[in-house]
Amino acid sequence: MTVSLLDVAYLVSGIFFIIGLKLLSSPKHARLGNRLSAIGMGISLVAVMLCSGFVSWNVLLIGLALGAVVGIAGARFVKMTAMPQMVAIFNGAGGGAAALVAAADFFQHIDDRLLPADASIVILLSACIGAISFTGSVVAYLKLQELIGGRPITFRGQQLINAALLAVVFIGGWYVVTSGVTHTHELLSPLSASVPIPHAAPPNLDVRLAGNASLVRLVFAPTIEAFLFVVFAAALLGILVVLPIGGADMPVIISLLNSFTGLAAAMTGFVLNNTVLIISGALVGASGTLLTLLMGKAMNRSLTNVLFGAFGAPVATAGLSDTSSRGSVREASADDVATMLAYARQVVVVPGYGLAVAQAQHAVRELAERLEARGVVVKYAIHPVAGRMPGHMNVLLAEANVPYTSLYDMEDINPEFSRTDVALIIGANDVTNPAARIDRSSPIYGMPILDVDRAERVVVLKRSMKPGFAGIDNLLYEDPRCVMLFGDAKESVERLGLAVKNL
Ligand code: TAP
Repeated sequence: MTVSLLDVAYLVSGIFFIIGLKLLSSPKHARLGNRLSAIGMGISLVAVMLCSGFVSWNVLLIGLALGAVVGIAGARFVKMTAMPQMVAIFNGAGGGAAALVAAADFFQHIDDRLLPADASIVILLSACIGAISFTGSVVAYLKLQELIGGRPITFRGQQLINAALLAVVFIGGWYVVTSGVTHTHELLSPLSASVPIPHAAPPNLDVRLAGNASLVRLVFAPTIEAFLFVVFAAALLGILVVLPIGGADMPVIISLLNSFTGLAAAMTGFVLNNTVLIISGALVGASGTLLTLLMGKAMNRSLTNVLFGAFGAPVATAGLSDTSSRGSVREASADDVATMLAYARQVVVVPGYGLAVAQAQHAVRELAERLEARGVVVKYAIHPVAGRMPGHMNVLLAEANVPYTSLYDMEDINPEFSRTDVALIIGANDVTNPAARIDRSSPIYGMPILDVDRAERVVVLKRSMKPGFAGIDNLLYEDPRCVMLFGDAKESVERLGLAVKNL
């Protein structure tokens, strides 16, 4: 076996990917990990361009230019708060690309009238998983972009339709695979002899003559229509599976779609016989699966519960959703809250998506420094699904140079709340909702939350009484120990900082 330069380049890329992935596990080395993975991708791109001649330079350069423009524009101009949507759509693009490559390969095999069963299984898997990932990610994008609501979208008979679509994918897939089996028949007589074509042979039966015409290959080519029908059913399934996912369960489904894209890419690697695609796809698939399990564990939800649990309309809790019901909650002024904070022994800051929207992280660090200068202990409580992407709060706070040692995971900070004077909630909502603990009818019932309601006082910084991503009211706001400071989080925190300074 000879080892080509391409093989070596692929191996080096694979090593870069693995080391890069390992470094991503800590915020300290995450940037280095990202760069190493990008270098690995660069090496494989150059290697493919130089060593393989399967595509014309024009096509390659146009594709590269388009990809580079979209990638650079995305990295430069998309706001930090829109990153999750961008990740969702890029993930979908990966799945869609895998499906298209698989389809192209299928059409080529159809032209040659040769499609062995093993090849068609891999092509179908790549096309179907890629299609599910593409359409599912588009729906996830629409939900994250709030172009469609975060609440579960359900209709009568949805589960039945999903089951029917799944059956279509399996049965249709079986037809495509089995009708593509290559049969070989030995003929005893020479070419002039009549070929034993089965009576029930389909019209696309292909009779080939090989060697000295003593061997006849009978090829049953599957139809393009059957293949497209199966892939279309898979694409529809992707939409219908993600539509009923409730807002709070989105992190789990996003990681699942991520792992699907990885799997589809790995399958495409087998289709194209491309080692680096197999390695990178397997890495994405495996890490996406692990993340799905971790997210599920963090949310106390099994995958089946996430996928099928949201069916049926969610039950909204008390009617707090509109601003007119502000009367049932207590409002406080910035001066009141500043006094509460300045004379506390321990303050736990609970950041959420609103902190990212308001870009309040620098103001929060300045406020914390002012409080610490007065002897207050300030800790940060990080819920695993706060914000809109894994590690969202860690990234934001790290950007503002908040020390890692002040950040506490949910299980470490929860016992601290009963010893905390003020829980300062900044733009977080769902991750603090006690309905998850006490209201069995709530769609988020069972999800572990930050136990802010066990602190002596709770201060919530948000703009209105609108619900969070899950679309459900927060029971916390009716708690007599809770006060609201309405306004944009950055402006509110800056006002608090000033008020603490003037005390
Ligand atoms: P949310 O429950 O979405 O609440 C965010 C709150 O921030 C809103 O209630 C909003 O209220 C407030 N807000 C928005 N802009 C603000 C601003 N400029 N100033 C002040 N407040 C502002 O956020 P969370 O508590 O972080 O929970 C995350 C939710 O997203 C969970 O349901 C989670 O499952 C879901 N999710 C998470 C992820 C990942 S991986 N983290 C991915 C997808 C979905 P106002 O409009 O009244 O200001």
